[in-house]
Amino acid sequence: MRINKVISLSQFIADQQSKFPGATGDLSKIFRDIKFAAKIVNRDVRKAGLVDILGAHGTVNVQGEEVKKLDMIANEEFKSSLTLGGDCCAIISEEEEDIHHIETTLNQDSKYIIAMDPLDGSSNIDVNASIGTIFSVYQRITPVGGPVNMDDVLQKGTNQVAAGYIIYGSSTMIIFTTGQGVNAFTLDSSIGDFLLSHPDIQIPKDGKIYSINDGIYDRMGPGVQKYVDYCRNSIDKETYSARYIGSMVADFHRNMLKGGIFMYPSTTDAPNGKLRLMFESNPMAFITEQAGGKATTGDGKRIMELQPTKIHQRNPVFMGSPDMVNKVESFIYK
Ligand code: AHM
Ligand code: MG
Repeated sequence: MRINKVISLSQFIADQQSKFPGATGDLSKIFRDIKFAAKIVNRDVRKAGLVDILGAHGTVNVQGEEVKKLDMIANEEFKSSLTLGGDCCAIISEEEEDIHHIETTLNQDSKYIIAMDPLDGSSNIDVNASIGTIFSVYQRITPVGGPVNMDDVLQKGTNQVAAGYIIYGSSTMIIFTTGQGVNAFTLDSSIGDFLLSHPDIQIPKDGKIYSINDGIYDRMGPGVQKYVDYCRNSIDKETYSARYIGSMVADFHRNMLKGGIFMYPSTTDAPNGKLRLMFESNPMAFITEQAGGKATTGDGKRIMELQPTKIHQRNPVFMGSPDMVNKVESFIYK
C-alpha cells in the first residue's frame, strides 16, 4: 500500500527550527498559538450563518468603521491564545486603539510582538465571501522584562520575523513565511490539523489579473487611471481580467497563485489609501517578496522599508507579479 507523505504545520515548523541550532523554539510556540486561534475562528466563521453572530456589533473601531461581531470574536480569540501560550509580550491589532500589553508571569520574559488584523475583509462576512486573518511577528527592541514601548511595535516591515495569513474560504488555509520562502497548509477538518498543500509558492513573474476597486477610479491619480485603462483596453494576447472581491486576503491569494496585481492606491479623499501598514501592507509585502513578487507604494518605494510612525497608519499598495508592478509604476512615472 502506498502512503503519501503528509507534513503537518507543526512538523514543518519543528523541521525548520531544527535547521537553526540556536533556535529556542519560541517562534514555533507562537505558530502553535496562531494555529489554535485560527481553528477556533474557523469554527466560528463556519457556523456564522447558523447562529446569531452575524451582523454589526453596534460599535465602531478606531478607524471609525462598523465593527462586526466576528471581528470582535476573532480579536479576542487570537489575544487569548497568544496570552495563554506565554510567548508573546504585546499585540497590536486593527481592532485595538493602543498597544495591548501582556504582562502575565508567563509572558513577561517573552520577546515576540504580534501585529494582526484578526478578521480582514469583514464587509464580506454577511455575504458568505472569503475573509481572513493577517499577522506579523516582530522581536521587541527593548530588553525583555521591561514595558513594551512604541519603538518596539513601530518597526519597519524589514524587521518582520514571520508573517502570514489565514484564509477562511472554500477551504481554510494558513500561508506564511519566516523568511525562507512561502508555504501554504490546508486545514483537514477530519483530523483537525493543517497539512502542507502548496510548498514553496512562487508568484508568476507576470500575470493577467488586475484587482482594484473600480468604483474609486475617478479619485485615483492619473498614472493609476492610465494603467487601469491599459488593462481594460487590452486586446488579443494582452487580455486582462479584472477580479476584485474586496477582501484583501482572498484577492491577494488568488493573484499569488495565478499571477496578478493587487492595488489599493491613494485617492483624492484618502491620500494614503485605505490599507494599514502594520496590519495589512507589511505582512502581505513580506509574503509577496518571499514568493518572488514585488510590493511597493507605487512610486518605487518598497512597502517594507516605510518607517511607521503610528499604529494605524495607512499607505498605498501595489503588490503581486513583479512585471505587473513594474508596469503600473512605469505609468505612474510617465
Ligand atoms: P477591513 O480591514 O476593514 O476589512 O478593510 C480592509 C479591506 C481589504 O480586505 C480590502 O482589500 C479592502 O478593504 C477593500 O476596500 P474597498 O471596499 O474600499 O474596495
Ligand atoms: Mg483589514
